[in-house]
Amino acid sequence: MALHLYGHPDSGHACKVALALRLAGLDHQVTLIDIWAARDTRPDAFRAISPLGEVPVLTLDEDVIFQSGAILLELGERFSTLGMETPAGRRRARELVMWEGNRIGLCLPQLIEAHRPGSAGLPPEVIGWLEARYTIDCVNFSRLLGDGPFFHGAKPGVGDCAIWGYVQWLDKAQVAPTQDMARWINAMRDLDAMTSPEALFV
Ligand SMILES: N[C@@H](CCC(=O)N[C@@H](CS)C(=O)NCC(=O)O)C(=O)O
Repeated sequence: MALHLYGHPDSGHACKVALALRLAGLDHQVTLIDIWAARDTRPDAFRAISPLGEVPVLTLDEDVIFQSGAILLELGERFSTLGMETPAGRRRARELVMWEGNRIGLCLPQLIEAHRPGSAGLPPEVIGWLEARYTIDCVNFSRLLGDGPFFHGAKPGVGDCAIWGYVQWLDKAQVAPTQDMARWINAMRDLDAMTSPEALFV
């Protein structure tokens, strides 16, 4: 099966998928889409298949999948990998992907963008709201991680890839990691498959 990922290293959503492909050892092609360029300058092949004009998009032969969480779940199910080998593992993956998308994957990208040099920023009350959400997310991060090195237990899975997407850039969001986050970030950075966002898209 031919897998082709369209993404960019500044997109945590795209990084989630690229990391999952590496962790699962799935051969794939990559096309870098410049997310900072005008949409009508992006390659025709990407514009033709991307339903919302956003990255990531993954093609599996003729199938086109968008939305990072949906792509992660598709990979886990189709290839029976990344913690999705059993019914309990598949349920866990869905729970973690939904939590990430609705919670920590909401506040962190907004904070990162607000603090990006050259960004229009956000009003202080919005920053305050996002940081307050992050405080709650930190508590729930620990609850979900438990004692395991990874969210799926002894080995990282789909949920770890989802959560990595933006937790890798806490410094850019100008928020501090908790002890549990620091422990998990170190475990993720130690993985053989781990590499820089830039190296994921060459
Ligand atoms: N909910 C989507 C978010 C996708 C998204 O926001 N992509 C951004 C990069 S992080 C993008 O393509 N931005 C460029 C644009 O919209 O032109 C997912 O999980 O994949």
